[in-house]
Amino acid sequence: MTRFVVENRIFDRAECLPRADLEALQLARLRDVVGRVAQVPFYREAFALRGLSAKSIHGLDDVRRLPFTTKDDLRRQHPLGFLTVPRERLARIHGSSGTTGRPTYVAYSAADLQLWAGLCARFLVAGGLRPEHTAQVAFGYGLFTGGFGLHYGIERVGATVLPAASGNTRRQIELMQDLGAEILICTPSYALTIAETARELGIEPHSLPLKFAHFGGEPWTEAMRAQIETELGLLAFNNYGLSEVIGPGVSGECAVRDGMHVQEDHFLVECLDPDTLEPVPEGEPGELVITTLTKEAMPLLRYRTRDIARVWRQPCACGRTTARMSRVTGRTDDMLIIRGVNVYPSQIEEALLRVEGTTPHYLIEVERPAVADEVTIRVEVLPELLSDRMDRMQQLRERIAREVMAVAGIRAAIELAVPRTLERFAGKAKRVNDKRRLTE
Ligand code: DLL
Repeated sequence: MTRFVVENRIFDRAECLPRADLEALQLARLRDVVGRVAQVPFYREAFALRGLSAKSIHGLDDVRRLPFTTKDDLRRQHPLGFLTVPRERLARIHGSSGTTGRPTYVAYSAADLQLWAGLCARFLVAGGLRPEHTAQVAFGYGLFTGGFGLHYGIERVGATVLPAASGNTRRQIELMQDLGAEILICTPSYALTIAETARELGIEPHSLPLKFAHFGGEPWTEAMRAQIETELGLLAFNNYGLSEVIGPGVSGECAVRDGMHVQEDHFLVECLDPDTLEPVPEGEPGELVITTLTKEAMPLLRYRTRDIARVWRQPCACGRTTARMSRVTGRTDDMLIIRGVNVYPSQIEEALLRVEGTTPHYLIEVERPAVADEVTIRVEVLPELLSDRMDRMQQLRERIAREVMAVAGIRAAIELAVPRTLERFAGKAKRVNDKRRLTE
């Protein structure tokens, strides 16, 4: 296996502030953001109820007095009820899928876009990107934050961007070969698809010019890292983020690859027990709750990510002083990430119910037989729809699959079931059977 070594380089001295200075900066920024969000009706009301203002923040622990923000809160203020700047100051709007199929929007000012590029540049440099490299971005460019976020991060480093966007795997391979991309940026599962496709084309994946890769947007494991690195002969780095907070750039690995450095000068991270909402002991798994300290257009207080991970603050050998987080090992809600696309079971339900004759009895099965996630939806249909004619049944399956694609954005195999054949539940229905095994 080819091994490349990443020499430790730091993009921004702010990544290495002494903890006391970092915390003083966080406190000043926390006060500032609390003052700024007070004009957002959602926060104004919550502050009024609790008698809060920027003056209530004396120490970082006072973050715990602030209200949480959830995806539902964003949805209730649809489309852009969390802005702290006038609409004309916006420079970009991205979106992320929501439980209803309607995206929640996230807005950026020009300064936010600058900040975002800098945050992505930090983890890209930590994971080996240098100005002389060519980096192929195989993330979607669109409402999804992956493509554009990483694109501008690469530009900020001064490297060459190859905006391949997602899909068309043969062309991805051709681009890499033609233009000598050393860096691959995509979801980890897509990297395995690239390796698999290369082999099908009679190209040894090792022969591709890739040296380093930055993966994020979906959960993966150490075992998957080992597999990707062996197959493609590269060093793979993990990075994490979510649209509501900024997109990619919330945290990322350094050359040590022992946890992802949280960009704490811009994000205040808490790790809470999702039931009690009290902090878990340092290093224990909990839900990440993030306050954006410096975002201008749409700052959020205590955003509940629903992601479960561990956070610790021991110094890292790389010299960065920021807290690190583990891989994401689960979610506190039922969101699934299928080939990088966020999907809620309620979206599948909505799609099924758009087709006449289907019932709300269904089961979503997710597997990763080889490299890519595969989804099968079993749904009971009314007896009158069941037919001996293969073509009718096929049409019905295709119709359902089209609705699932339209609402949830994923391809799924549809299996039609006879009424009352799927399991019934007395309590909370179990709609998802996720057979993928995710560990740190
Ligand atoms: O996936 C942002 C992103 C794009 C991050 C590209 C990194 C690279 P959303 O579509 O809003 O944003 O999805 C966010 O994806 O709450 C996690 O559940 C999951 N996620 C993102 N990165 C990782 C990761 C982007 N490295 C949701 N490991 C988050 C595990 C991840 N899960």
